[in-house]
Amino acid sequence: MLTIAVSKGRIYEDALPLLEAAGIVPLDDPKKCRKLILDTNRDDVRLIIIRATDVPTFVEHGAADLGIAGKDVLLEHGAQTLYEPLDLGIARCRMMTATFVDAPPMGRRVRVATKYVKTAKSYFANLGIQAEIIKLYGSMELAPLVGLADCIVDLVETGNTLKANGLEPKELICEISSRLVVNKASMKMKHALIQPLIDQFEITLANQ
Ligand code: PRT
Ligand code: MG
Repeated sequence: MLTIAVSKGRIYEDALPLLEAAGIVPLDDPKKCRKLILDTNRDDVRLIIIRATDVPTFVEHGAADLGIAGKDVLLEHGAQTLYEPLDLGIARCRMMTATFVDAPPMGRRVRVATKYVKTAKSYFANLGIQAEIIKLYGSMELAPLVGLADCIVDLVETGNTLKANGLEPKELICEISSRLVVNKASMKMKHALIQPLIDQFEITLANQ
């Protein structure tokens, strides 16, 4: 049995066509049912539906053989224990710094609010900027508005969320897309099941 970990929402929506092209069709829609384990048309493949940030954890521990996770999540998890054989090119966005429109240029010290503590730390350290990182779990845009931080580090897709709050994107930290990750033991033990799947994803991506 192959278990594939996917998060509900944009990753699931974007992953569905890729899975279908590889001959895997879930029998339920996670938007319409509350099941956390989805059977598929294949007796030997099931999906588990989990939070995006939990995907590397399930795969690392072998609770899932494969997973699909954003590079943002993988960078924070520090997932050196996982294989990352493919960039699936889905759920694309950019990791950016952002602050007020018309904010003064950044000094040598900065207070940064973010959910992406590791990524933010290493970004500012590389620039030689002393950053005090304030960990938040959501609504980062609020931090500069109420004086909690000078800027934020967050994902930006259309820029509408920033704009609606009087903020604008400043510096690009990195481009983000979702990656296929594989448990290392599974890659050895279930190679005959996993490798054809990787090959099929690759073919689909190459023909896009
Ligand atoms: O939402 P939940 O708390 O359940 O978990 P999650 O936010 O981790 O999951 P989800 O489904 O929202 O995101 C899963 C993955 O999608 C992320 O890990 C990213 O790799 C990827 N992704 C792609 C995005 C975005 N685009 C994105 N725009 N994740 C989040 N956003 C958010 C962003 O944080 C900001 O709040 O959307 C807002 C900005 O969007 P724009 O279009 O207004 O710029
Ligand atoms: Mg979200």
